[in-house]
Formats: sequence, C-alpha cells, structure tokens
Amino acid sequence: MSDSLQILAADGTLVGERPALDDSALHDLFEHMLRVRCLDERMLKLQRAGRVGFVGTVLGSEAAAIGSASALAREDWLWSGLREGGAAVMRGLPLSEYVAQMYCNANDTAKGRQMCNHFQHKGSHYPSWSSVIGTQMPHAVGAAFASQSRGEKAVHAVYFGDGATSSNGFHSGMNFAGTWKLPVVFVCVDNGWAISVPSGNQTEGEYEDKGIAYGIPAMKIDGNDVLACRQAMADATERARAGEGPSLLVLKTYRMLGHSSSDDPTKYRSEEEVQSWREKDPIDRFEIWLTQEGVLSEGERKTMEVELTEEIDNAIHEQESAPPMALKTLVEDVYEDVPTHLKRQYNAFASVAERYGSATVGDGAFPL
Ligand SMILES: Cc1ncc(C[n+]2csc(CCOP(=O)(O)OP(=O)(O)O)c2C)c(N)n1
Ligand SMILES: [Mg+2]
Repeated sequence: MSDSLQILAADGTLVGERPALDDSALHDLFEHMLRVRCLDERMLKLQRAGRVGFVGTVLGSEAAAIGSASALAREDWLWSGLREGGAAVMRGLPLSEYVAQMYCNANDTAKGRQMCNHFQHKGSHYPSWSSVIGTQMPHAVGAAFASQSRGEKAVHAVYFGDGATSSNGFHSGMNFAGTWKLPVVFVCVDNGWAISVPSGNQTEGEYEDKGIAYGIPAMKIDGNDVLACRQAMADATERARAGEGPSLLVLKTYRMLGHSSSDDPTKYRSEEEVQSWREKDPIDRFEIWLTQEGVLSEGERKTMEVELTEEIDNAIHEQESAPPMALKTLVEDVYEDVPTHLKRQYNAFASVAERYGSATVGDGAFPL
C-alpha cells in the first residue's frame, strides 16, 4: 500500500501541512500526551510497590492514542482496548476516578467488577472494555448502528491492537460496518507486538490492506506523529458524519515497555529494536517542533512534568485513603430481590471475610 501519512518527521521537522490549531490548543495537546506518560510511570511504580495489581502502559504510543482521540467531537464514542485510558482523561475522566479504578476501591465506578486498568467513563462516552481481544469491535459497530438508526451524528471510534486483527470481532465488525455504511472509525494501533508475537508475524498481508476485503478505505499513518494521527482521525470522522461510512486507520507505533506489568519483553526482543524506536519518541519530536514554534519555552517540559506528577500524586493520596469496595456490591445491581442462592453464597463469603479479615491492597495480581 501507499506510504504512511506523516506531518512531523522523527527529528521534529514539519514535513506536511501545519494543523489549523492555535498555540493554546497545541500546548494542550502536548500537555495531554505528557500527562499520560507521567500517569504510566506513576502507575508502574505503584504496581511495583504492590499497591495496584496490573498496569498496561501506552508509553511510546501517546501520539497514537491522544493525537487521534483529540479529533473526536464530544458527542462521539471511544471504544477502547487496554491502552486508551489517557484519552478518556483528555475527554473528561477525572484523574481521581482513573486512580480509583486502578485501586478497585469504593470509589471505583466499575465497583471492582473489572480488572484494574480497564476504565469506563459515561460522561465522555467511554464504555468499559472486555479483556477478551477484539470484542469491542462488534460492540462499537452495534452502537454505531443504533446511532445511525436514531439519526444521531455521533461517530464511534474503536481502538484495537495489531494482534486483535486476528480475532473474530475484527472481521465481523468490519463486515457489518462496511455493509451498513456505519459511522465507525476502526483504529488499529500497530505497536509492533501482541505480547510476544511480532506484528510482522501476525499476518502475511499489510494491516491497511484488510480494509479492501470489506470495502472500507484504509490508511497507514505514522503513529508516533501526533499531528498525522489527529489529521487522519479528523478526516475519517468527517467522512463518517457525512454518511460515507467507516474507515480503517493503521497507526504504526511501538510498545516501548512490556505488554503489561507482568511481562518481561527482554525475553523476546532486542535492545537494538527498542533503541531504534526510542529515537522516534512521539513526545520528544512534538517538543522539538513546539519549541521551534515558540509554543513551548526551553525547559518547560520539566516544569510541566513536575506539575503533572503532583496532580497525579494528589489523586493517588486521595484514593489511597478510600475504603475498599463493600462486600455487598457482589450481589447488587442485577436483581431487584437478591435470589436465595446468591444470598447463601454472599453470607458464606461474608463469614469467611469475618474470620480471615480483608485482602490487602496488591493481593491477587493478575498473571498477564
Ligand atoms: C480472545 C483472547 N485471546 C487471547 C488473549 C490473551 N491476550 C491478552 S492481550 C493479547 C495480545 C494483544 O495484542 P494486540 O492486539 O496487538 O494489543 P496490544 O496489547 O499490543 O495493545 C493476548 C493474546 C485474550 N485476552 N483474549
Ligand atoms: Mg500490539
């Protein structure tokens, strides 16, 4: 297929069209990317300290998540994979709620029914994610069908990884969306790896060519170029809103850390490969250009990092002192009257909790 879309080269040179964003919007975009990096770094430290169970980072792919999602309208929906929580924060998920979800404490809006790092936020149209790879695609397509049927203008952007293109969800989602010309943007974040499977071994074809089979226009984008990711999403949402149907965006980027906090990537990939991507860092390149443009001042990034980390730490302190989820939430929200068999199970569980005390924070880390 064609070359990938690039606006900002790896050395920070503008090689495409300057975006129609004023200085303050460009500064905000940079801040959103930096906040996600600070969040990842902080959450990993919490996991290593045994405070939270599981972290899936977006570190190195901030341009893909933030750049593309920044082009969505308020009314649009973001159906996520593991790594788009920072985009929800940009779209309105309060940091304290983000942290509460990581702790699965009493303030967790999922009531501890999700693994940590599986966010949801009603206010920004960010539905909860199932860990089962690819399932978010039929969900997004079904919701887009509902939007279309109601005559709404909302676009549904659905994010997934290179590995997820091998799932049933990908193929059935693409087929229905193409056939019904639904307002969906499929965003394949090709971050080089699906746990230990390199993206070059996931498929014999090119990811962007997979659109052809479903009559869906597709485009490859430099996923470490925040301006290109934003532009591609802006074009795809415009198309969808005009009733022209779905698009497939393939954002080529790299997962700089392990698949999750439970993974050791040094077991299956070389330091040279990681280093080659470090040189294409999405935040560094944006910083270089913004500094040349006078949007950022020399050394401003450091100051921003300190402030953002403080903001995150405040949310952590707040949530560390929150109580754990109440046991009774185990049987809430499904039945108006809790059935006898669930009451029996709940009482048995409550008596175990009484005899042995509560689990401590960090117990029960998920293995993958
Ligand atoms: C149906 C299913 N099979 C296997 C897994 C185990 N698993 C979790 S993440 C993952 C790889 C996902 O890779 P990719 O889609 O590239 O997303 P990334 O983690 O790189 O963002 C696998 C195989 C799963 N969660 N669901
Ligand atoms: Mg991947």
